[in-house]
Amino acid sequence: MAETVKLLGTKGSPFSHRAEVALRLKEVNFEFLHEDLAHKSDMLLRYNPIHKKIPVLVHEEKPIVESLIVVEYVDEAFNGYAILPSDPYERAMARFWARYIDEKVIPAFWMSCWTDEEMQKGFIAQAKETLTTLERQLKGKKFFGGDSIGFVDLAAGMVAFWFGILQEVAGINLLNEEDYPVLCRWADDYCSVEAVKESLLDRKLLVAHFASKKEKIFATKAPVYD
Ligand SMILES: N[C@@H](CCC(=O)N[C@@H](CS)C(=O)NCC(=O)O)C(=O)O
Repeated sequence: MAETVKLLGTKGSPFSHRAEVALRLKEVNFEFLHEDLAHKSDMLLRYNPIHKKIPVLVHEEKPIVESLIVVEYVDEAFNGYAILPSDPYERAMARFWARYIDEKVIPAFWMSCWTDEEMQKGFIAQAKETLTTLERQLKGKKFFGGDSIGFVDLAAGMVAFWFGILQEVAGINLLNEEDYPVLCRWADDYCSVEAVKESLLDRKLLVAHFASKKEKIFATKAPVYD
């Protein structure tokens, strides 16, 4: 009997995106259950009672939450495309960079978009520093994962697709070809990978989504992604 795999997520979420791309790379048949985050489903609250966030992967009725953990689970539970490297040291390095992206790169960029004055200056300085670190890390490679996308590329999907949209809506210009040519080239290559393309929402829809939430996000002044 076929395994049942469900993904609770939204097409606009960079965290859902990680899980979806992992499933697509592995060619797993799955059902995408779209969550309305303004009215969370009973299923989401039941399967992720602690954080109440998407994505949630449900494999044979067992829930797995937190996008990077979901990606690691998908890599281990299904055959096919290797998302993490097999070498233990390389695996540890991939986890290091994925964590760096979650803990440093994304919050600094997000806060640069949604703050102003002195506070924004501080976040912009941090964001530039983290983007420079990523630029250096990527130099000489096609993807963070080498010749094909891997764990760190999935972790950085938000940098590749969402950062351009966020900075457009916020009216700032942090990630650009002049300052980060390697990252920008990588972003184009990443977004051209079939499994990635299939899981990306139309850019215009996302611009409209963040534009409609701009005031609310700005008022939040915290790295809470909605
Ligand atoms: N650390 C989490 C972050 C997930 C996350 O922030 N999801 C957002 C959507 S992009 C969400 O569910 N927000 C709803 C809420 O915070 O109530 C992960 O990597 O899965």
